[in-house]
Amino acid sequence: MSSNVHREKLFSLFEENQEGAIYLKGAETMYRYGTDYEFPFRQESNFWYLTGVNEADYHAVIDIKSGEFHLFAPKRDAQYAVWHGRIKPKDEIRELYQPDHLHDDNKLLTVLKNISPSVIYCLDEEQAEFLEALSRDFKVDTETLSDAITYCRCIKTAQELDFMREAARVNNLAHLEVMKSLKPGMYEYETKAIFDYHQQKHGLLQPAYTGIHAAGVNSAILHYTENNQRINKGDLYLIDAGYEFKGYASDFTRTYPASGRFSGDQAAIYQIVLNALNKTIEAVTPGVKMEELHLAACRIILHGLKEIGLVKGDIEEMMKNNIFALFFPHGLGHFLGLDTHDVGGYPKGVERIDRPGIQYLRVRRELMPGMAITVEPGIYFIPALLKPALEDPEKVRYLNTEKVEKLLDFGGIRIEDNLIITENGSENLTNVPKEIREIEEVMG
Ligand SMILES: [Mn+2]
Repeated sequence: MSSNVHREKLFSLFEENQEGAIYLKGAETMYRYGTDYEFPFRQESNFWYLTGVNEADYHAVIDIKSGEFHLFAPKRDAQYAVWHGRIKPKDEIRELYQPDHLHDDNKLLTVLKNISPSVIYCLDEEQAEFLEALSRDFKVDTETLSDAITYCRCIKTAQELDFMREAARVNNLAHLEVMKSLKPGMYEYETKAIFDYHQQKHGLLQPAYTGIHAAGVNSAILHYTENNQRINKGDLYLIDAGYEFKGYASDFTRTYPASGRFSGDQAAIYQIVLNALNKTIEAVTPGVKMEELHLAACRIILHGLKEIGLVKGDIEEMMKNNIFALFFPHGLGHFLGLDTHDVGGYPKGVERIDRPGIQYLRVRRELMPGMAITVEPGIYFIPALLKPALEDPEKVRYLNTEKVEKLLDFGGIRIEDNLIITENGSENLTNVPKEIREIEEVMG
């Protein structure tokens, strides 16, 4: 990763000749509770972004005025080599990460005292306390740095976009393999195994998040992760999964009929979600606000539900009464990058919209070239939302009670693509089949 480019980008936000130092703490190895079971290592995203170091127990200091990058490597003893393999020689670390100065991590205080910064910028209170414990003379700022890095991470460089394209390329393959092998009678974990196999076969070892492999009513559980039920004939099967390439996430969702053919209700509702996705993608272009896209998708969903007789009444009145959120209770999409729900969705001063559904939207800002987003509309039959609505006179007048009750065990449908915003629209990284005809063709 060209972390030097990222550091340059960060420096450009500080004024020329500005004094101060940036302190960054890399991730430590994490263990399962009180045991020696090590979780797979995943670097903290900001540290990875600014240093390129993807191993445990490093620290970094960047002198803002000189631009010098000090890297602090953990001291490893012979025991470490016995259990974890060879200890990297200093020259190798220098070659890999190209710091201006490489130190042992016990030199942190000395180096900081040498730089003698007027202020040390760090990311959180814990780091601030650590620095203040090193020396009571240090003045620490926990606000500025996080805003600055977030600003940088929102707009991806060409190299970052290439990493995202690679994560998406493999994700396209893995999703297609799951789609081809899906059969009633399989268990959700079998589809997960197929998905994981095809990611790992291509060298992607780190899931970007806990994947959802959900059949039947489980497909209406937004963060379902048990993945242990049988997939039955007539079920919908929803897969929301992706892995990272060099830290950069891919996050696709598809919903298929387990038997390979959509039933009448399934096809009708699927087509509404697909329309919402396709029309949103057409509308994605620089200058558009994510909340506008979200509300436009809600209108498409209400139109569709009205057409098939699930809701009734004036669309604008239903919009005002948040009827969309009974079927589409989450946000339309989010930023994507080193984190699956990537940073920067809410610039300073922008608050969440206090309104059902859209309150969960993770991005509220204008889209710009170089941003990467997901678009993921859905329609769900969630008894915990619909049952109270059927009892609520303000809501039930817009609902076709009989039809809604009939579909309470329908499950849910979500379709999610990943987009890069370009100068005049977007580049879609997802090419897993999504049209009904295509899906039935592949599965048949
Ligand atoms: Mn997503």
